Amino acid sequence: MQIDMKQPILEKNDAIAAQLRQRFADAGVFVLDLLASPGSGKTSTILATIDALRDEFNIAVIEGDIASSVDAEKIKRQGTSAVQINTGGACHLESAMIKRAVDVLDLDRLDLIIIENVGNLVCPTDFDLGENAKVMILSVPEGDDKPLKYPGVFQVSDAIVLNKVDTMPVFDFNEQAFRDEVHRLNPTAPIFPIAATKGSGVEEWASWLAEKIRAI
Ligand SMILES: Nc1nc2c(ncn2[C@@H]2O[C@H](COP(=O)(O)OP(=O)(O)OP(=O)(O)O)[C@@H](O)[C@H]2O)c(=O)[nH]1
Ligand SMILES: [Mg+2]
Repeated sequence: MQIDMKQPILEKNDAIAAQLRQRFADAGVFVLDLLASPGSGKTSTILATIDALRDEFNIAVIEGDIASSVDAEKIKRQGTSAVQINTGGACHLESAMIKRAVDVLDLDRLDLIIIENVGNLVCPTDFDLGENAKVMILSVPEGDDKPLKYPGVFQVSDAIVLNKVDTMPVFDFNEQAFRDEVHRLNPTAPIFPIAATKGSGVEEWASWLAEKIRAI
């Protein structure tokens, strides 16, 4: 006998995600789910994105981590509302966790919610959080071969941020090989090379996101 545990978990997740998507649509808020490895620069990219967009949009952040509130504290220090979810070991966020975080946010006054998913290139790809877009970040030190090893996350992403491009001279990163493989997996996703902590490339990435937010 074979027992499929994954399907019922995903069905339950998807049902709550559908309710969330309706709530987000009713409130006119755009929700971005950010996927990436630990340390690739998710929080740094969020801080740079907020800097670029805060004059036009009201933004809140949902931080997903296995433990600690370090990232939420960083966001709050920048003057932006942040809710920390601790998964207690789980390698991804689920829609039920987002529902609890959303319940403490004032959706009607928000234009954008950025979700920093748990650092992982595998588990978060299967879980619908009711978002409008999934975007992944790959950082240069992780290597140009990651689309070959983790194709799923590149396939589900609406855009790909290539972070830490200031470290290109130190790492043997073949940007053309990376672009070719990403394009093969996901022909429509734009790639934004940025250095989140230096500010370079952030404007192009933020403009793409701003257009998506304005469109809803
Ligand atoms: N050189 C360089 N360092 C960066 C850049 N972006 C982030 N970093 C550094 O990379 C480290 C991790 O950055 P975070 O933004 O905390 O990464 P994260 O993905 O949020 O990390 P976790 O939440 O722990 O998974 C920090 O030391 C950052 O200063 C960049 O563009 N260039
Ligand atoms: Mg972080």
